[in-house]
Amino acid sequence: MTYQNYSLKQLQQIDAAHHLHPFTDHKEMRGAGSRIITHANGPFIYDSEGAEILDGMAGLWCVNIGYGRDELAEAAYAQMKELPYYNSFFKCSTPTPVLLSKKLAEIAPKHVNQVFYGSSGSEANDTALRLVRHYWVLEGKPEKNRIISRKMAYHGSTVAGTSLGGMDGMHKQLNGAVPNIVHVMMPYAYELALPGESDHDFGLRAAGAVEEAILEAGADKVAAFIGEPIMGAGGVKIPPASYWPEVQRICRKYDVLLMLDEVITGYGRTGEWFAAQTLGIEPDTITTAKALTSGYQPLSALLVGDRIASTLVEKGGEFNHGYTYSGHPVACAVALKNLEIIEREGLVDRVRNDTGPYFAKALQERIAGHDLVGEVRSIGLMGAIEIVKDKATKERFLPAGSAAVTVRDHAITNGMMLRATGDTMILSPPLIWTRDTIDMACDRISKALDLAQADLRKR
Ligand code: PXG
Repeated sequence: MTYQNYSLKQLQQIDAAHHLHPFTDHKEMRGAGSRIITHANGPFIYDSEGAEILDGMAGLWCVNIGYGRDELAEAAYAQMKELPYYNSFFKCSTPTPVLLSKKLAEIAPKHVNQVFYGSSGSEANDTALRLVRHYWVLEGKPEKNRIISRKMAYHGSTVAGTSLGGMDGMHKQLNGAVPNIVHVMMPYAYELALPGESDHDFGLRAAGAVEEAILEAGADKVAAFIGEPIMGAGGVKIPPASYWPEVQRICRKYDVLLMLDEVITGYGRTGEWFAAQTLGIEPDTITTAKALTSGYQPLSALLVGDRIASTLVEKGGEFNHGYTYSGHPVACAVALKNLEIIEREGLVDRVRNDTGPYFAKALQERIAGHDLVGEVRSIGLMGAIEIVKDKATKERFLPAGSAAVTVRDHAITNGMMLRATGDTMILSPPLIWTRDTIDMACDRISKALDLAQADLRKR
């Protein structure tokens, strides 16, 4: 690899001179220098200094089968030699997206049988927004175009993704969102439940906010509700069990479509292929990306339920939408091989029956008791650790978010990659983690918490 002719310092200098990074304060990063990851294997990533780091985030919530899988490289190589690219416009198709669509229809909920491809979760949500609004136009209700989303939701970073999402910082920089999208409260009991309110009641109250928004606009103006089954980038916010069934009941009552954004939860993370199955709900669209290829290729798949698909096909004529790389043959070949590996190795069942429950127990028994930890929570292999100054009162350290960054920095130095969002530490490891890997992660996280506590006490 040509990068090996460059020193770390040189790479950092070139990075600082030419490379604009996502979600980055460039002045700050360029001062400190970027961390350059050079290779990876199994559950570990390695930086240019040779440090081995256990990757608690599966890249960015995506490398579900772990790193270094020759089979995926071989699938890409074979497909590139045979047919590196052809489009799926103008009545053309190529074999791999055809076969991938069949596979996705098999593993998706029963009423979901059609697929529209893009290259990223953001693109897939753009497609979903267009499709849902187009659906109501085709049904003769063009005024039914409002979308209800939630505060702190993350649905991507394009104009549509940002508009659908509920991140204030992103909206401010957008300075003009896609119209007719409103945001209601998120189902985050740890901070938003009232004193004495049960989880069950809180879940119903949070779902009730969706009904209020529908009534405020008038049901004949509301196209859909969109949500991540478990909010990811917003801090692994796991709603109470009462929340999703109630949201679905409300959507059905007012004939509002249900859009589920499974970019993070799709392909095994919660112990089923899709969180829709874990939660027992029947969305009209399911946005997926990331682990569809375990991140080895950029690919997204919007899974479309029969209700929308049949209107689109029967009444739609031409849908004026699509991307050059919709159904990219190489990306789809890699996805097929990735799904084959997940199935062959039984990774979804393993999360549901073994590592998921073990992970939950390990977080409870080994992390929750720490003085800095206000709450731990998890579902499948997706977890969060709330960092607090005072366990009893849930008081946070100031400035907001700084304590979690202190924990994260100690974790990385001690060989554990975690993500900090606000004052929440996040874990979303590859599904190949075993009980031993979970134990190793808990050792390293405990150590990082101790070191962070020593630092924070000095403040
Ligand atoms: N929906 C959800 C639920 C996501 O988590 C997207 C859409 C957008 O996907 P693309 O492929 O366009 O990035 C995402 C992406 C973080 C982080 O900091 C999370 C994501 C992306 C970047 C950073 O946790 N999720």
